[in-house]
Amino acid sequence: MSRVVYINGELVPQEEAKVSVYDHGLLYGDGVFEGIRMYSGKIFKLWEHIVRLYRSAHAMMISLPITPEEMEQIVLDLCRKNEVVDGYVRITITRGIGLGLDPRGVKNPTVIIMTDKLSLYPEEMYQEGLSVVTVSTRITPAQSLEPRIKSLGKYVANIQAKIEANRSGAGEGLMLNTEGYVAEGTGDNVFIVQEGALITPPTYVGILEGITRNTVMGLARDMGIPVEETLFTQFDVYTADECFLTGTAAEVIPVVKVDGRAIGTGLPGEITNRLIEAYRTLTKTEGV
Ligand code: PXG
Repeated sequence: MSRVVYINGELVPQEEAKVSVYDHGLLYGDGVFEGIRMYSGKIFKLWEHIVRLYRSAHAMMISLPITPEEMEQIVLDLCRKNEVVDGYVRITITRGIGLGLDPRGVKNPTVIIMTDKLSLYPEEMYQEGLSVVTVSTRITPAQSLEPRIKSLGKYVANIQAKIEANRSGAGEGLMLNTEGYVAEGTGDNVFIVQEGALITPPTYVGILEGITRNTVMGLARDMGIPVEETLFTQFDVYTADECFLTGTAAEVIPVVKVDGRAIGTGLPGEITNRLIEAYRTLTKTEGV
């Protein structure tokens, strides 16, 4: 079955879905995006993703031609039309068409929504855990690029970091901020467990405020597990009892080795496994 892609109000067959070579998203990475999941025919945390998207666009002074409510309906309609049951929805917004850096002449944002299958980590990685390496590429400082904006341009650094992780055969790369504090993975947030408490870097370290991160913090609190947002370093990761990553694509995935050091027992931890299960239950029960 051929899928359709939404581009600026039109539904176009996937093979014919094209944007201009003058698009600011292509020329300068001048745009924002969201990656969203659908589980068993329901879109998970759609409204939260739309809110983040509109905040990102607003902060970049990109004003969208449709309301958040209309966006929600368009996404739902597209998923039904493409008969997505379990998959991925990608919303990309660029500033629009115009050559030259100055955004003043660029008036009409490009709105693209597409659905696809998702290539996830294989199930055995959830059973056995990931090996992760710290990469040399640091996250872009907040003074240069507001990390809470999920901008296209931000991802050049993350792709460099992913190349480093791939080259050393790791499942994911751990990125530090310019001060050396642990920040996030290339496409996920990071948590450690110490003495029964969950610890994750605060957003001011310069990370994306992940929707999965927020969901997992809520699940942990519901389970009576203390949650702290505190700065920590590689040493704290190496000596943690457990470690895991969270993200829309990765969900909750255990990390069992970092830079060659076994984390805890070297197997996925007990709290990690409970959170994986709780998160999976939520994805099966919640959604629109
Ligand atoms: N940090 C970074 C740098 C990310 O890119 C997360 C944390 C986790 O955020 P969420 O809200 O997903 O829990 C991300 C998420 C894609 C894609 O298309 C990227 C992400 C999520 C979904 C799809 O590459 N990044």
